Amino acid sequence: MSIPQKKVLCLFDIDGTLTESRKVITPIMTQFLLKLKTKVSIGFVGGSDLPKQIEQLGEDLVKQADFSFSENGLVAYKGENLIHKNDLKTAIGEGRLRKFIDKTLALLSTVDIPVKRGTFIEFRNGMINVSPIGRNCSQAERDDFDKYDKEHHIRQGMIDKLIPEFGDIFTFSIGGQISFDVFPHGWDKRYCLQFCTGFDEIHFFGDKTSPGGNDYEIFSDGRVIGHTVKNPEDTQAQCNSLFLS
Ligand code: M1P
Repeated sequence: MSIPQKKVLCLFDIDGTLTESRKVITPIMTQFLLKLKTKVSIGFVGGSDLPKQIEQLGEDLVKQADFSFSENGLVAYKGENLIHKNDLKTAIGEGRLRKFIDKTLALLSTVDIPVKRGTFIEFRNGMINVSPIGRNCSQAERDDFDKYDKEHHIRQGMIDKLIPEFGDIFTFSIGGQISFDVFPHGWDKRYCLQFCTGFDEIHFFGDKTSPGGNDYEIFSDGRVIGHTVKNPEDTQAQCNSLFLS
């Protein structure tokens, strides 16, 4: 009698895990993933939108994957079928969004920093991005703000003022140089796990798995077996020894 095979899903972060940061996947990695797919189910989960995901991984690979989750799963495909779509407006509602934006605009006008430009609030499909200096600052202004913020904690100061009123709805995250992201609780990479049903094991591979990194929440979720990788070559090596040897 043959022993039933475990149903395994391997979920991969994209930047730094399958590709060099913001770069296109190599043909070697594409071939490797298709070979892996003969043994286990595979899926991709990234923060960027679907067109960007396709640009990085290639349309063929995205279509052949068992799951592809863009915007952390706000857009979810099972094979070639769209199974879920969500956005901030639908989930939070115009009333609460307006309250947040009004409060943030008022707060922005009180922030004391040497330089202010434009686009202080960027409304995205799944998050609001708030920048005290404004997103259309120059590269030099961006670098200067970054230095200034390290000393004066401007962004953290704003977040501390927003949390008492909006901390029950939103997570605040400082990721880059000049802004912070605001999104509903749980809308990190864990969001996609609700669609990954019917597996005995879900393995997640990511490079930013330490606290504060955008793989941390899914990596440490009880539903997955987390693996930290150093780069795409390491992802390949770890999958080889776990599933192909
Ligand atoms: O990827 C990290 C962050 O990159 C940008 O941040 P900033 O413009 O502040 O450097 C933004 O796209 C932000 O949303 C993102 O989290």
